[in-house]
Amino acid sequence: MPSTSIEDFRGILSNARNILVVSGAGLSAASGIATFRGQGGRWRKYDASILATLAAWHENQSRVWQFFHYRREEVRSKRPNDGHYALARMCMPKWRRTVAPNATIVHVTQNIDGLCLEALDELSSASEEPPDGTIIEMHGNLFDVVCTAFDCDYRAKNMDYPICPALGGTEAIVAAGNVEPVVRRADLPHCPKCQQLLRPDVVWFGERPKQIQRILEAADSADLCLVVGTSSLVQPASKLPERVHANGGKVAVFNLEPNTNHSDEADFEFVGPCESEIARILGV
Ligand code: BJW
Ligand code: ZN
Repeated sequence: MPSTSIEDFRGILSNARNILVVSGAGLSAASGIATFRGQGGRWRKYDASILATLAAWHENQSRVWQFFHYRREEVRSKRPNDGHYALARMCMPKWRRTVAPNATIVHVTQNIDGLCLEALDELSSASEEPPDGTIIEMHGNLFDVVCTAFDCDYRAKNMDYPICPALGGTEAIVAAGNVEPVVRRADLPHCPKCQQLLRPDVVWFGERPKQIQRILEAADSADLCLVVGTSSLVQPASKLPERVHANGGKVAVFNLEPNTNHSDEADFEFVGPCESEIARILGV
């Protein structure tokens, strides 16, 4: 049985040399963003995990773009919560010195909402010392786009509302009881460099996660792994704690519910809302 002792956990934390955080949708739940597999994990009548695939994209680019347009608008008004800020404080030397003075930190998030980085940017701009921790958005970011042409290297941040005129308003159409509109391919977002179709720069099933080599290296050197708000159903993120455990590191799981996918490697388990538990248990 994993331990629930805060005192024992803090002992491990204070001696840690390399901390790996693996976070998921539960971290953003308190910001009002639906988790992937929980309630609200369907969009219109479609399962979100079916739409986040290359097959769905090839079958219906209009629908997949409407799905991501909807998600961009869902996230645009949302703010980081106390869980994001607590983990961001771990990337600020001033805070980390108080709880894990000898540690480096790499925070790998599966979330594409940008809130982990937003929290860190906020803390950095209010601090004299720059951050020295790293945040990696392994599944990409909702506001990044990439050209689909194999011989074009265009990729960019795009915060426009709407991203193209034809998608404007589609986020509300079906919710209001109307039939799903069909946006013609020619009216979807196109590359300013080569005029081919753009796609959201997010990682769909079967695609290689961003910065995977760096993530695996961080897992191999970690002696403590914090697993925060993820169902641990999606690889390779779900396998990172196992990797840390196999190298002799400790694993602490933070989730609203007991997470049975880490029963073999969890040394600590803290069941509760991560927006309050992270700060309370880490002491940041
Ligand atoms: C709270 C809380 C609160 C709530 N406090 N907690 C068979 C066929 C084909 C593929 C595969 C296969 N078997 C394995 C694969 C690989 C596949 C995979 O894992 N599939 C499984 C489903 C079986 N993986 C991939 O294809 C990945 N790529 C890959 O493996 O490449 C090969 C490779 C590996 C390594 C090196 C080189 C190459 C890519 C996966 C891409 C996943 N993409 C998505 C969509 C991104 C865009 C988008 O968002 O639309 O990412 S899927 C979706 O799941 C999204 C999420 O990031 C990801 C994880 O979900 P997450 O975060 O865990 O959310 P939930 O909703 O599942 O869980 C929320 C949790 O929070 C719950 O536990 C709650 O209890 C908790 N919670 N409130 C604390 N307040
Ligand atoms: Zn292009």
